[in-house]
Amino acid sequence: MTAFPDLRERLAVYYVADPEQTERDFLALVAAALSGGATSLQLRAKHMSGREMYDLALRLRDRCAAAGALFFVNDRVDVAIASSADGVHVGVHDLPLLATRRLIGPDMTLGYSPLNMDDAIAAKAGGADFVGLGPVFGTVSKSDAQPKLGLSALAEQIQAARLPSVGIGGIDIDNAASVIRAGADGIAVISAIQHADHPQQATESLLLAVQRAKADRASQGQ
Ligand code: TZP
Ligand code: MG
Repeated sequence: MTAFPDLRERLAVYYVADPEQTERDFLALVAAALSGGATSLQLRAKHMSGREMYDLALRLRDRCAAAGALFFVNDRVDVAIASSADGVHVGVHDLPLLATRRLIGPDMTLGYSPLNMDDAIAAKAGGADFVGLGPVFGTVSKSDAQPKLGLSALAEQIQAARLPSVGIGGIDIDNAASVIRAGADGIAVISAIQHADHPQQATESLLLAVQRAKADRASQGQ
């Protein structure tokens, strides 16, 4: 159970901040994304030592708290707990959902990346609070990415999961609204923020696109 009843709103723009995929000043990137209105931020660092990730997590947690954004740690349940993150995000190769939930307790928010429809259906019973579904489009940011899902399969998995959701994978300013129209509560992005010429403006534009698409959806009674 998440401690955030407004989780769907807080997932609107979920910046997957990956220091291993940029040459830029990482804390400056984080600051730009938060100033631009990122509603959630996940620390993703596949090759970082536990100690280094913990030290970085403490800094990001404080910056997210000051900006009113949720802070998640990818994969590393230990780092998430030790840094008092708002949540942790696990996939099928990490600790299982039930084991993760036992470790984090009832209040920390648990994100899960299902691999397929069966995983998506099982996520809720396993204790996930939300799902990250994708890759929706082609991505160069995940070396072991599954084949792309596309918007129809995304919509089907969202329905099946019966949980708040973000789409992930190849999402940018041109296709962000289509992900929301498919039923997602938010978009999770690496490149569209990290590789943007102006990360703060890029985040602002993504947030606006998501908010507009959600408003359209609401006005159509969906
Ligand atoms: N999981 C599925 S696709 C992906 C992850 C972590 C990478 C997303 O990065 P980008 O650059 O937004 O496509
Ligand atoms: Mg993982």
